[in-house]
Amino acid sequence: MSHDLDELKRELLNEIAKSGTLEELEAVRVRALGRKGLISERLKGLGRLAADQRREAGAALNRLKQEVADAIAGRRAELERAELARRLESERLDVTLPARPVPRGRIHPISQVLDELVEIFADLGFSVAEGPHIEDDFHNFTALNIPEHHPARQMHDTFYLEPDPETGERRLLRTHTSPVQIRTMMAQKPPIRIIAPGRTFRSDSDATHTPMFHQVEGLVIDRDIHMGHLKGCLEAWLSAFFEVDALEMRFRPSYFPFTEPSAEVDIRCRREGGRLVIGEGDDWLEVLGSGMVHPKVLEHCGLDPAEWQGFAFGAGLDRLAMLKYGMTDLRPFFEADLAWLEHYGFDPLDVPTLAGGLGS
Ligand code: 2NM
Repeated sequence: MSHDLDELKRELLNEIAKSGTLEELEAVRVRALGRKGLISERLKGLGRLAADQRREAGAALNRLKQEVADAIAGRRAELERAELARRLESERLDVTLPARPVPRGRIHPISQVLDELVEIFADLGFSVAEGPHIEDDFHNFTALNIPEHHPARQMHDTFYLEPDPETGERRLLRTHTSPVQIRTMMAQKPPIRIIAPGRTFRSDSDATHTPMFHQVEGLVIDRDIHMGHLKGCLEAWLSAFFEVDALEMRFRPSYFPFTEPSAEVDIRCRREGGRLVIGEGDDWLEVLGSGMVHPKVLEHCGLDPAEWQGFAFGAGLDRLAMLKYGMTDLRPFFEADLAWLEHYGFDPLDVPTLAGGLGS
């Protein structure tokens, strides 16, 4: 190999070794092996040599070309490995870390309590039933044994819609979720085990009443159902909900048109300064109304009271939320105040479960 080629080889291999980036290395490749590169030009010049010189010089040039190409490939692999190592270091990601939730958005206490109730009652074999907010007189009143001119109709402060111009019928915003129970009894054969949570409407407004509020009602219809079943069901529900073992309850005789007998249910509590402690103490807290479904209600729904009996109960969902989570004013529930929701709301990923804790 000529002195000239030795010199060129040293120079090129040195440049290749010194290339710090793939771009620099590519520039060296073009200068050496590109169409007009140093080696390519020399290969083209071979034609001017005599035949015996040409063979030897050609072989030397091709060896040089190969060595330079190999050196470039080797250096490229090194640079690519270094680049990958740099990215792996800077873009490090520990896939074993727990997922970090986006810390925005809270679950409203009403939704939280609703989720808790659905979880509790699902465990007792209940499904969730829903119905329209706009109801008719029959489903909201008549079927529930609340006849025309009955004082309970005034008690409910009903929101009526404009009368239908053709029939004169006035539809209304349901004043309780009981029409859902009526629709369920009319649509499906017993046994029935449902809860009906949802929005209800009454024309009433102060610190403890809003024109729109939430109820949860429950209904069980089967053969030979009696007050003992009601008691056991309420005990299981309230103990789970307030997270107190064997919560003490008190049944007070009461009156509802749609149940007979009827009872209001209190649970034991204690007031400590402004704080309410549930499950112990010398005081009682009213939490719900209940009773055995009135035979007339069963008849309105096409059920024979001699064959089918049942119990029902109803409670204010908003009030349950206030009692469990220590809120004193109902009105902020419906003001969409983000600061309030941030304080009283729940983590979207803390889904209430019986096993994992309901209100954790
Ligand atoms: C309550 C209290 C007692 C009730 C009754 C019915 C039906 F449709 F089965 F007759 N639904 N809900 C009921 C009974 C509701 O709320 C305080």
